[in-house]
Amino acid sequence: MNALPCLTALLFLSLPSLAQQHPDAIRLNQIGFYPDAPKIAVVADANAETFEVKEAGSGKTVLKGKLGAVRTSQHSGKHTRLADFGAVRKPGTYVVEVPGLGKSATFRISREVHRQVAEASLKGFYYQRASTGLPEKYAGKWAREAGHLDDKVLVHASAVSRGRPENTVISSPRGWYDAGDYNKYIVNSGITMGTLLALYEDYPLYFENFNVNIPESNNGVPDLLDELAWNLRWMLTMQDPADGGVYHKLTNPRFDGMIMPEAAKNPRYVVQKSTAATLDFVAVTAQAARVFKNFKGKFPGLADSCTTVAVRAWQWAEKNPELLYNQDEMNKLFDPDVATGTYGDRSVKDEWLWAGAEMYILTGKPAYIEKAGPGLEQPFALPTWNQVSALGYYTLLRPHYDVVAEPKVLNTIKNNLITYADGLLTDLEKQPYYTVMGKTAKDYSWGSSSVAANQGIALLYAYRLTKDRKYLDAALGNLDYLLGRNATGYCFLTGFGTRRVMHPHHRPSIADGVVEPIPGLLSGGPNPGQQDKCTTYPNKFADESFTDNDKSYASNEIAINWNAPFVYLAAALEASMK
Ligand code: 9MR
Ligand code: 9MR
Repeated sequence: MNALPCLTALLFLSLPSLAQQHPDAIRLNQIGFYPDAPKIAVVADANAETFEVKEAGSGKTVLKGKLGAVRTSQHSGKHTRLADFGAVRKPGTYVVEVPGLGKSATFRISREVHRQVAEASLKGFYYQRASTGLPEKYAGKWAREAGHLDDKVLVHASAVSRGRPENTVISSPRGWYDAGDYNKYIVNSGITMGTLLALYEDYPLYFENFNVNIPESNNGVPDLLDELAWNLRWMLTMQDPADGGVYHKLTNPRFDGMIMPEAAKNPRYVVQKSTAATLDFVAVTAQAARVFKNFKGKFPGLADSCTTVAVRAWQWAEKNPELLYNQDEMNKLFDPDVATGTYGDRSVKDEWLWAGAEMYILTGKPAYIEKAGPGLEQPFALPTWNQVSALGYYTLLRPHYDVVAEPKVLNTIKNNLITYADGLLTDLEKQPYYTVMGKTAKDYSWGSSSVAANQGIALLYAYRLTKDRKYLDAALGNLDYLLGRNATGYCFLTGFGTRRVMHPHHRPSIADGVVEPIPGLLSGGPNPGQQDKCTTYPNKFADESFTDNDKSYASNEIAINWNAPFVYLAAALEASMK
């Protein structure tokens, strides 16, 4: 018999508690906590009993406590216990120590504790810019050459129109790379822009003093809007001048290899127009027209052209109310075949709702919102790239100067949102990580980090509507989730945390020769689908199906539609916790 088991048993007996040294078992927000907010660490060990909070420098104990009752994960059956140290309020740097297990990550208690993650996650969009070099002055050690100039893009056979026969060369520069790949997709740009424009509209004052060191910083426009203008200008080029319809995407036929942008030389195409892309374009340009009209001096003509193109795109959609993007069908009819991200949607009801809501608030014309029909009365659904009705609801709920939605409709939307938020809070007390994120396995879809962030945003709207602190605390709990209080123990924002993501599926991070990945990018997070078939997942449990492997595009890619709600959540919490 092997001697090792006996030795382990011996070691075990000699310890004061049954817990074994295992600091990774103490999981908390690895960045920190606001002085007057809840503070929770989760101990993934049923045998631990007590905890202490110590000052990181002096080692002085500031709080001793007993861990809460044992909880069991509905996903893995594993046990956890909570350390509640909300009583520690004094700004400083601390660790949580569990006798026998060890010390947690070092964290701060301070005001503005999430300012840096909010800034970095917005800066993440700068690093995603296509068609431009990133000088060291702004990009530091992640400086790179320009790639994908996109000034000579081909019209794909699926996208021909009057004046633009197959292989017509058009210019469609700028925009953000979608994700770990280098293509640009209107549908995913849509939800991303909508989320970030909403952030600006909800917290405009906060962005008056939010500088993230981009080339446009200090031009008299909030950096958030400067960054959005980079992608907006690209989106405007995606409208077919012949008829107002919008190309679904600008893409290579196949994904580029794991190379830097400047090394990519494959031809790029705009492909088939679709109703989803066109309506998302309507919504974004209508919202942008509203926002940018206050910056006419810096963006001459931009707001007006946004209104014009929104109206034209809407008219195209009225003529093509349900032209879905089906890549397989398209490939049967046209060459070259396209194998990149599909963002294909089976229903555009929610896109009609979002676009209608934005056009209504922009113009005051009820005909736009009437298109949404009974959709306005539907239960609240969390936003994702193929379900955008919530963005319309958020816009209708927001106070605007000129236009007010009908009180009855507003009440229904408000009640539906609060019902949804209350649903999130149900049984929160019993959750293994004490977060609304992860109550059901379906939260752990591809890009689950964005589910956590979007739940947080919905909770913040509920908080703003009711002023009930429980929603704010739960939103903060989801930020804690993303920054480390989760079953993987990872902080999912690159560049941050003690247990950090080092190998995201992100071409520049892989190819640039710099050890650290590009900072401020949100990893997709646990996804038991494991569609990438990576062999390094720890197991199949929903809440642990994550691997920090750059081949794991199903759990460890980054994407603009995941970063956007993270920026929203972190910045909105900063603005709310002042
Ligand atoms: O890099 C691609 C990533 O952006 C996508 O999310 C993913 C799924 O569509 O596909 C990745 O590309 C892989 C391709 O699908 C299969 N061959 C390997 C590619 C790189 O990992
Ligand atoms: O985020 C998308 C996810 O919901 C889908 O399940 C998945 C497979 O179709 O694609 C994801 O989007 C990817 C896109 O197709 C290509 N760029 C990378 C995106 C993030 O992985």
